[in-house]
Amino acid sequence: MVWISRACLRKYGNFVDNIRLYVRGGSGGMGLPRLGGNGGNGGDVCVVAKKGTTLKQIKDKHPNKRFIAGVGSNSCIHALRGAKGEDTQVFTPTGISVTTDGGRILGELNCEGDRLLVARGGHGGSLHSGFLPSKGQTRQIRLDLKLIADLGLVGFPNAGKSSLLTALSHAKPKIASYPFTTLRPEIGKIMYDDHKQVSVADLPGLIEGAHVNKGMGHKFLKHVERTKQLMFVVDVCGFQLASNTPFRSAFETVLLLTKELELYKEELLDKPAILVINKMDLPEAQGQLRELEAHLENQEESSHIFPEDVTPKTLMRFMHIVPVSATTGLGLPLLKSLIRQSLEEQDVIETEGQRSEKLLKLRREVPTSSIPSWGFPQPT
Ligand SMILES: Nc1nc2c(ncn2[C@@H]2O[C@H](COP(=O)(O)OP(=O)(O)OP(=O)(O)O)[C@@H](O)[C@H]2O)c(=O)[nH]1
Ligand SMILES: [Mg+2]
Repeated sequence: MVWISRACLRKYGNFVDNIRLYVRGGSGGMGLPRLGGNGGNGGDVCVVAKKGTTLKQIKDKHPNKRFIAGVGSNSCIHALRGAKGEDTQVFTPTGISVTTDGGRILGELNCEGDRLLVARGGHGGSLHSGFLPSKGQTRQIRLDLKLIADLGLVGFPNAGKSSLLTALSHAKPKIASYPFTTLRPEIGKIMYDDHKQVSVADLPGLIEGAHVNKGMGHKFLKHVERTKQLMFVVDVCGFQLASNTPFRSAFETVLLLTKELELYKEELLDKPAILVINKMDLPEAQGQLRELEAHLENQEESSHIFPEDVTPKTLMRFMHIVPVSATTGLGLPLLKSLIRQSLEEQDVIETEGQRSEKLLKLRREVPTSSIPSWGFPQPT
């Protein structure tokens, strides 16, 4: 056990999913009162999303984590209008939310090339300011990485999440028979014959009590906040973390996972979800599956049998329940097509929702007086 936790620390130390930076816009340049010259404005500090960058690179390249933009030039006889100070750009991966130290959200960088101004440069000295320049904006900001994927894998350690991702995609996450093999979120891509791709985020296993920071805590759950759908992965034969912790059946693990999500952020339970029952190749799997299915059919009643500390307030409604074996490949083609089907269905619902929202907005924006009496039917 000691060995595992040391290994965890070593590996986890490599992954950075948030970072705090000091950013300061450049000061403006001095104006020239004698000739009415304006000093140049100070440069700005911007955060820019760029492919292939990581927060770790920022940490390694800028150990003091300070980003200060250039100072504006002073106005002088040869150049009455001083030049603007040089802008500073902080390159980050996509999927970053930027907040101030006080928790105010400054913006999000979701697509390559997205840019956010985080510290404005000061104004150059001008007639307005008595030719005195102003200082640039100073801030402590926090960059928080939340992976963007179509599907987020949620499960207890050892359920076979990484094995499943390997079997479904070209990803090569680490797989092993001890818990907490996956120590940092990883993205894999499921490829379809027509070149359609679905991205899947493999996350470290959750354990009960994650909300009180047990195991790796809720730290990684933020990564499923932005995935479109969830995929619960459970071991059909249940799970036991250690000999001194209770054994949990497959149904209990479903309840406990739901509870952990609920305690982290209730809205996560509104996401469409698929339940994957893994390890169907094990000899006792069929019997266990029948038991699990019986419970899932009557989730409400079944959940009352279990103690309160296991049961969530709201139960998860799964769109599909798919028994599979990541080892033998059983059920994987079906799972692959159900994943695609449910994502496409969600897209249709969302597009229709957006369209009717736009129409409603347009209707509100067009004043009733501008609608000709012979035109649209008048509201009654
Ligand atoms: N028999 C059987 N074993 C499986 C199956 N899928 C995974 N395993 C085994 O279960 C163990 C855990 O697999 P992982 O894929 O590392 O599990 P995980 O859910 O990613 O675990 P963590 O990263 O620790 O959360 C490994 O020994 C796998 O070989 C399966 O379908 N059948
Ligand atoms: Mg794993």
